[in-house]
Amino acid sequence: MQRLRALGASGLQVSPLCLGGNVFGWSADEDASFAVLDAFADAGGNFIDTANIYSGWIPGNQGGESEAIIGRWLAGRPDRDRFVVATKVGMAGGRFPKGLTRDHIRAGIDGSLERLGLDRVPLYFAHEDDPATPLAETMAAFDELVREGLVGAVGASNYDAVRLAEALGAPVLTTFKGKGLIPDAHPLAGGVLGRSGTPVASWLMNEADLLVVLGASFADHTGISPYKPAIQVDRNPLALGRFQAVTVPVLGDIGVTARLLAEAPGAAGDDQRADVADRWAIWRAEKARRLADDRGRGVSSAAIFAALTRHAPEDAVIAVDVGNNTYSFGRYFECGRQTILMSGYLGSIGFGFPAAMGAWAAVQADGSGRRVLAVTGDGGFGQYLAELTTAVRHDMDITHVLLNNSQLGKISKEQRAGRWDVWQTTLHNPPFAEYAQLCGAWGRRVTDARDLDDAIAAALDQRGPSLVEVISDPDLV
Ligand SMILES: Cc1ncc(C[n+]2csc(CCOP(=O)(O)OP(=O)(O)O)c2C)c(N)n1
Ligand SMILES: [Mg+2]
Repeated sequence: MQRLRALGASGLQVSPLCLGGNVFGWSADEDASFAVLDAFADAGGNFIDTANIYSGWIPGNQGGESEAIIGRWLAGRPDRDRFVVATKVGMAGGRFPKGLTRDHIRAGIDGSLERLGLDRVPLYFAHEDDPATPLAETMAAFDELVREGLVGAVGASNYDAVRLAEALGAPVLTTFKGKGLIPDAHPLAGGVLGRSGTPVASWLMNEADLLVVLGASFADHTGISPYKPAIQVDRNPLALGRFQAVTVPVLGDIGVTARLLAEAPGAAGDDQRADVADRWAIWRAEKARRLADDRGRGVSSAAIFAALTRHAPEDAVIAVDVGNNTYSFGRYFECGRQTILMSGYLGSIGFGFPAAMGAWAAVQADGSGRRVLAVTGDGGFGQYLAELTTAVRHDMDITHVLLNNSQLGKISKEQRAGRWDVWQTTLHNPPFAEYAQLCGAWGRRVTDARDLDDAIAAALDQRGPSLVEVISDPDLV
């Protein structure tokens, strides 16, 4: 393993990989847990994560099993001082109730120290936000533990920035990378900013007096207005003001900082839900109008992503590619709780389908049963056509929606925008649906918007890979 790294400003030096102890005393018994811990230590790892409640959700367990196993393992290690153990308090599980009151935290640390056989927990987390306890009480209790030497550094997990928006009545706009972090149906959600975004988000951005930028950046694709006063919060100091000078840079955890701001006196502003609803009404009417667009040259992107919005399971993982198809997805697809995967800063075409294969493997491992979808263009998928045979070989449940406009549509558009003639962007494609069938997958071609619902629903019903090839109009994006 590479050498140790500083963990933020905590003063802790940790291995780049942290070993999750959630399974100790659950799917890994004590012997298996020791074997994993030994192998991790032998490889140079020193960072071990657990929580007081692990694994209290198992019948017969009461919580504390994981800490106790780690404690017994540490007791047998002469080099025990080199390990950085992180544990947590505050989530409900087994015999432990939820909560981050002072009493809970004091009782929590005593139990954890005892089970771990330590005098001091190097890193102690609030496991999840406790809205019922004032943040000041929780922070003061953690502060006491640090001053008394019982805890090295404190951390926070599962704090939710959306609560700040709810406290302020302020709209939430996301960058494209953040699509889906707040469901579009939330009364304060304004959708995605920028070229792949909604007019709802642009309007709200234009009207804003102040931007609170949480963990987002100001790069070309993000669409965050550089001329608005902005508070930027990030836990990475290098991210603050990196692309753009900001009015107030704040180094801190996003969720905790958001909660502090929400609790600041006088924070609540005018509730803007009505503005958000008005703008969505205008945008949804426009989207409905675009559904009718038909120039006889293929299905419109508005129709494709309206259908996908109707059918994509609430908790699906959707891997998208790079191209006009991706911008259209950002603009038209309305997110529920789906997770969206994309190539960083929309860098590499061809990402969509292989990413879906990776997501499928991850979903097998986590046992969540989530459906995996891929959205690509013909150009992007054309680069990785043969991967479909791998997906068939491993029986991967991936539903792939392919927008076939017979060209590198994004490049055609860029050439036109630069006032050049469109040059060398048309593609010679195989009939993708038939190609899928030849590979042993399920495939159907859609040429009429009215067939979208049937095709997507049928594809989602398949086991193994399925491909809906939609002949799409390159200009109705
Ligand atoms: C590896 C790589 N090569 C080239 C590009 C430039 N590029 C961005 S989008 C695109 C065309 C995408 O075409 P297609 O997949 O058919 O999507 P469409 O724009 O037609 O929806 C290209 C060539 C890139 N981003 N990455
Ligand atoms: Mg294309």
